[in-house]
Amino acid sequence: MITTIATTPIEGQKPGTSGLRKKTRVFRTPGYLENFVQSIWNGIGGLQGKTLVVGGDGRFFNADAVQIIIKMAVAARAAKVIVGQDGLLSTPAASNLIRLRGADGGVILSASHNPGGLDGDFGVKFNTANGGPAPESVTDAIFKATTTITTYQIAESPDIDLSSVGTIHLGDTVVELVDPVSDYAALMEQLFDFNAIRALMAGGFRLRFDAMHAVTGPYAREILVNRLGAPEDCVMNAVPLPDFGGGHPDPNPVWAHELMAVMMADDAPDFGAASDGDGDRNMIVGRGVYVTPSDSLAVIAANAHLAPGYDKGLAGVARSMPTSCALDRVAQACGLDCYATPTGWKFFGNLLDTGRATLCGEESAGTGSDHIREKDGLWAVLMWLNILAHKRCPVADVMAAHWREFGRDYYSRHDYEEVDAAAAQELITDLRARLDALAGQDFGPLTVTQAEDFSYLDPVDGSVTVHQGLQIHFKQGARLVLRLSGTGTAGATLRVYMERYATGPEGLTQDAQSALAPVIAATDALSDLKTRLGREAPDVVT
Ligand code: VG1
Ligand code: CO
Repeated sequence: MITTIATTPIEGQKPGTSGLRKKTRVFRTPGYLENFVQSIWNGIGGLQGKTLVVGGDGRFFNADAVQIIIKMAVAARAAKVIVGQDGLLSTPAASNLIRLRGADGGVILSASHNPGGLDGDFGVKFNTANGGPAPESVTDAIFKATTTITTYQIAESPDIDLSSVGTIHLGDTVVELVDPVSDYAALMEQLFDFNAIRALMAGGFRLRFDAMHAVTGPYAREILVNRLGAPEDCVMNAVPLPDFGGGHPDPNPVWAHELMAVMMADDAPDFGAASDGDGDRNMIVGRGVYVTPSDSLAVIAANAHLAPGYDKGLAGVARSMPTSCALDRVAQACGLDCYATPTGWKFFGNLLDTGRATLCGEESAGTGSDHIREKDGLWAVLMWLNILAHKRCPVADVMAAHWREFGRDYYSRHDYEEVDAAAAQELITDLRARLDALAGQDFGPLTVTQAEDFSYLDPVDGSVTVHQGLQIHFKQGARLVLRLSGTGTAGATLRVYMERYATGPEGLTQDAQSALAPVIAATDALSDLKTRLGREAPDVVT
């Protein structure tokens, strides 16, 4: 019943910031997925006797890929495969399930915020027994296995019915189909004050959640509508679709423009939020006010004690290096350790596992805590609702009070997408070579104080990760970061992260792009990026 198929290594199966991400058409070429999955098994020392969680964000090819992975797990003689009903599991729900069931790991099928469909993107992520994204030592071993693979093994059995929960025996393996939502919803009830949020809703508070036709629809309905009493129509684009309805499930003001229009209207609800393809990101919007992810992280750090799961305070906090320093200001005021890590949730794993950090976040709309080992979109939404249920004031007032207390870090990210990869790499390499000489020089209206090629020494396992972005500090309280994206599937994407600090109480209500004009000017002067990339303006500004 188990067939061994001869194969040869396929080039380019190297996991990036978050798993292996390729065009769907590439993933569907015969043997492509199989090679990578077999390399996961090989890279982790086999699957025999182990328990694996499997599920994905429902994008095109999700269900087919789940069938293949189940058959390959059976061939590898896994003891148990726990699969989300219909092949669905949000990334945070998968992380929770791995921990809850003591599984040895999980395979999550998602290209997250990248568009889906036959002409879109597909992805495979491997998470380890702590529920978190595999650390670099593991992804390196998997990649190495892809370069030496000679065979893969697959069970010859009919597809299983993914549509109903229950248990099936296949060879040595028990395949268990589970409801993807209930365990996750139960965890949320433990962490947050559902009574207070229910009372808020009952008092006429209006909420809108945009699931962007991605995986969070069923989760949002169960939690916000069924358990918290919000009206049915508060969840928009609630049905997961294989192509996300043609949309781009990236929760930022550009791609979630439908929600932004609702929230900026005269009769806007009190609170709006959106999530991404696999449910690990969040966007927070108040009536007439967009909250940057970096500010949201800082507000959560300052107020997490209002939620029952965090009422003993935070052990420490962490942010990715390009995320704004708003978090650091709260940490300093509260006497908390604050870590800066490379981009990608995998770098938070050790800090969370060892209790050094309770709360983590990224500027790309990822926020989460030690309740699981992934960022968690709905968790952030519930945290905000919990905070608002106690403060009973508009989001705009929460922000104004936060900035008055801590000052404001104006922040924006400019993305230059699908640019020529060689030109982008050259821009970074050339600037890297000049970094040491930059201190003291003026660019536009700003003066460089310090410049570095960011590298990270993990305080727990001592591993060092180099070349994680160019970071330039300016005398005028500003900072610039340039790095290349590790999640794209075509050309290169240059991310330019800019921030400038304004102390309260003056100058706290400017438009972000105007407040950042000096940093934008300095960036052009420093990097010559428009000429080098042949672009007049960024493709996406968030
Ligand atoms: C992007 C974000 C990063 C995030 C990663 C995965 O990576 O910048 O903060 O962790 O996506 O997010 P990059 O390398 O393109 O900048 V997701 O929602 O895919 O799980
Ligand atoms: Co995601």
